[in-house]
Amino acid sequence: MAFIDLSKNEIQAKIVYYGPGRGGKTTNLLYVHESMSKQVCGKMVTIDTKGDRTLFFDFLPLNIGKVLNMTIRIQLYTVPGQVMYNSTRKLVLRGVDGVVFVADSLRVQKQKNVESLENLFQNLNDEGLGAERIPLVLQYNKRDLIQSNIPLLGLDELQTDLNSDLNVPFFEASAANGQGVYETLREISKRTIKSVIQKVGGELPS
Ligand SMILES: Nc1nc2c(ncn2[C@@H]2O[C@H](COP(=O)(O)OP(=O)(O)OP(=O)(O)O)[C@@H](O)[C@H]2O)c(=O)[nH]1
Ligand SMILES: [Mg+2]
Repeated sequence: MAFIDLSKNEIQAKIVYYGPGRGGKTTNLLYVHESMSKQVCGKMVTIDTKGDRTLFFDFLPLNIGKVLNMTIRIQLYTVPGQVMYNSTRKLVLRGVDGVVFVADSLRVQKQKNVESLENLFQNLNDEGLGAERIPLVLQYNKRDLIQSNIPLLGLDELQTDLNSDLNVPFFEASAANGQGVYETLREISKRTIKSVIQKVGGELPS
């Protein structure tokens, strides 16, 4: 839930990185954490991992400056992608203001991408969050592997599988080398802040 403190002119919004296990959600946050100025980016907190698998969540706070004279703070979270951690995913989704769905370009993950996107909508609805009101962008990750022999999903196929009904912004990315990471973050931040300001619009002093 966006937190708005009018006495401090401050908006706090929550963006969750969602998607199948091993798709690259944590790697997105790590890239932002390593490359962003420390004035903007706070300390990354990783709660419970096993190897590189997230078992609970990752958290990264950003202080991105001012919009309409309001200080904007954004909190980035990741969920654990493994199917068995659904109750944790629901917990992390509570109060979400925007979602980045990180799809895995590996061909073997084709079905897992679709199932995870369905799981996102199911969980948003179960939690009464109104999926259609939450800004969403898609990220097609691991595009660097195009250079390899590993079978990948083509852009058209990813779009058909995941975005034909949604028709939301999408980004080809490689969280491992940073390609598309900031483009994705910029777009979801823009949409999320806009949506948060619209939601509270009626309550802001004129
Ligand atoms: N080649 C390549 N590997 C990537 C990329 N992004 C992530 N990986 C690798 O994929 C593996 C899984 O990445 P994570 O970021 O841990 O995936 P996750 O989505 O957080 O996974 P869960 O925590 O299990 O949900 C790691 O070994 C990463 O180094 C990418 O863009 N390209
Ligand atoms: Mg993770």
